[in-house]
Amino acid sequence: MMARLAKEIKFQELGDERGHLVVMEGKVSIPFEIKRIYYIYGTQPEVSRGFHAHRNLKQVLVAIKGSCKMHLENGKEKEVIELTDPSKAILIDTLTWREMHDFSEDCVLLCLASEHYDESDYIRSYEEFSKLASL
Ligand code: T46
Repeated sequence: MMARLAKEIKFQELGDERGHLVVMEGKVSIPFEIKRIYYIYGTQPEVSRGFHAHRNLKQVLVAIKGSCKMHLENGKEKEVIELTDPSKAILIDTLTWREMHDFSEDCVLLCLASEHYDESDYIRSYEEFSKLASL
């Protein structure tokens, strides 16, 4: 994973002979206070999600099971990042367009959010995103 439009975060794997354990701590390995956690699962491989950007929200995303592809855009560049490793996350900044594609049947995508849910923070129009991103 070599991300340009997102910051990569590699978590320490605290595994032993009993299995693996990964810790995510707000303001330690996660660069903000975690205000909300949600996870996405059961998305069929032919289904795509996302298609928006956020005004103020920052998020850390990690496929804790299975895989999916994140299409990111910042108004100038585009990038596809495949999330495949439960010990590697990406930090998506504000004003980054995201689409999620090619979910594996078993994918569980964990999302740690810097803010509570607020529909007015979503930019769901690609045209509006392009205008804001080019300011
Ligand atoms: C994002 C990507 C990675 C809530 O009521 N509360 C919540 O915290 C969230 C995240 C969603 N919802 C409702 C809103 C919709 O009625 O759950 C429904 C599905 O959400 P949405 O269509 O926004 O799901 P995705 O997968 O397109 O996007 C989600 C996040 O919303 C978004 O912030 O960056 O995952």
